[in-house]
This record gives sequence, C-alpha cells and structure tokens, in this order.
Amino acid sequence: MNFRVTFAAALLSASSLSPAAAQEVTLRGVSAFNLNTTFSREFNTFVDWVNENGKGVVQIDILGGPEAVPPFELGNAVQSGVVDIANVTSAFYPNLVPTGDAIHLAESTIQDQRASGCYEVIDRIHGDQMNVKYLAHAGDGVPFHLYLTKPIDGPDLTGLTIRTTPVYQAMFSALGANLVRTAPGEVYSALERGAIDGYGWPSQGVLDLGWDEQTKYRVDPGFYNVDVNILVNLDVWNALTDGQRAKLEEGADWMESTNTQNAARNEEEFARQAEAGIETITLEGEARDKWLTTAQEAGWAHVEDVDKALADELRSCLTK
Ligand code: 173
Repeated sequence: MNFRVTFAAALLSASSLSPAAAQEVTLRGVSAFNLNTTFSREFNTFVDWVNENGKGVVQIDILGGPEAVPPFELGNAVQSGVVDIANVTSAFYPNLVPTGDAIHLAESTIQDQRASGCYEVIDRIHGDQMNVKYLAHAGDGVPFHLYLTKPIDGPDLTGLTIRTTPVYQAMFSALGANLVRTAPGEVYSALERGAIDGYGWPSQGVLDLGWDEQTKYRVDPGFYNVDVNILVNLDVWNALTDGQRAKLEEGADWMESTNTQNAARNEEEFARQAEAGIETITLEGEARDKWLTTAQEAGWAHVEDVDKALADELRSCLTK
C-alpha cells in the first residue's frame, strides 16, 4: 500500500489546524534522520523548547523518523501537508528545490544570513518552489568528509565506488569516483556487502548507526557545512496566529544559537572515531588545495547549471 495514503489517512483525524477555533495548535512533525541520532538532535531540542515555552500557544508532536516517512519523500510530505513540520536536509529534496545545494556551500552562518537578508532569499525560494517556510537551520560548523574502507594517497578517486547524496555528487564525480545515491539507512549494508568503498558523511554521527565497524579511514580536510533545516508547510504557517509564528521563530533563534557548540562536538567525535579504529588520511599542500578547490568549484558549477539566475543571487549573498 502507498505509505502516503495510509499515513495521511491516519493523520487527518488528528489534525487540529482550524486557526480561529484553536487557541493551542499542535503541529505534526517528522525527521528525516533516526530520532535518537545526531542530525535529529537540534530538532529534538527545538521541539522540547517549543513544548516547554509554547504551552497554550503551539505544541509539536514528533510522529517519527525515517520509519514514518522515507527520507527522500519527506520534502514531498511537508510540501503537500501530509506532515506539518519536517527536519530534513536540502540534499533529500533536490527534486523540489534544485538549487538547495547552495546552502551547504555557504561561507556564512545562519545568523549572518538573517542579518544580511540572504535568509530571505533562501526562504523565498523554499516558499516559491516547495510551499514551505524555511523556519530554522542547524549544521553550521559541521563539515562533510569522505570515509573509506581502503586508503587513498591523494585527491584522485578513480576506481572507487562511493555512496553519495547531492551534497558530494559534483565534487566526488569531478575527482573520478563512481557514485551510488542512497539514504543513510542503506549505508551499513552497502559497506558490509562490499558494494561501496566508502561514503560521504559529516564529521558527526558515524558511530550512531555502527558504521565505524565497517570504516577504516576518514579523509581530512572536511568541506562545506551541513544544512539540516526545519521546514513548515506554508499553508499551515500562514494559518497560524502571529503569536504562534513568533513562538516558533523564537525557538528557531534559540536552536540556531546552539550551532556554536559544533566545533567542540567535532573534536569529541573525532576522538571517538579514533578510538573506534578509524584512521585519518590528511591531504596536505597541493592535494589539499585540489580537494577544497574542487569541492567549491564543482559545487557551484552544479548549482549554476541548474538555475543560473538563482545561483548568482545565492552565490553573491552566501559567499564572501
Ligand atoms: O550524506 C547524507 O546523507 C547527507 O547528505 C547529509 C546531509 C546533512 C546531514 C547528514 C547527512
């Protein structure tokens, strides 16, 4: 049976979004990441904050993680209103916001983007193309890395088959890799079967799903910044009262202020990876320059191919 039909039917009766009637509204939330893992962490703390500070105004009920809605379907689910609020990375909804890759290429924080007006550009694109409010952004200060089962001695990935998402696609393919796109839930078994020689993933979260058991190397330096965004269906957002919207925005600001903890968290995570036997391959000198330059150039070239006008608008406000 189609999950969307059953899921939507199960939820319709629970919906209480009648703005005039409801003093307190409850939003139904889903995360693209397992609820007890790293990239649901900020969403969980945001929801706890709202449920604590929004009593009588707005509450959020987390229905589940990837078992509730498959990660690559969550963008569609929040677009159509099957869920009201979603925790998801732009890499999981490229079908809806094809220039979303620009967000992880940013050289600025969400606080900078709110101050500069760049936030409004990203929010406008999400509204126009996906029918969502771009409410909050986590992941600043969390870079992406390549993890491997066999060593490399430079930035040449020819002959390696690497698990990817849109985040790493342009860079790893420019460096010669064969790519396989999978949701996080499929990485462990792909490694176990030897179907892939490695995978792209952020600095944090490798141990959450036991991937350390199948991982021998992390390649440094990392590149880009993670984007894990809290999105609200735009019809739902527009039907809220000013007070309800203000409470959610206050929670978003608070959650975003915790992004500064990521530098320390990366260090803790690298120590845990080392304890778990993951060795670091550090690219230096020209190899490092090639790695980082390819990341940035191939990344922007892809966004420009998708939509030159939006790419130019995003690049001029997201980079220095
Ligand atoms: O590798 C991924 O699945 C991915 O693109 C991602 C993005 C943000 C956080 C974690 C993973």
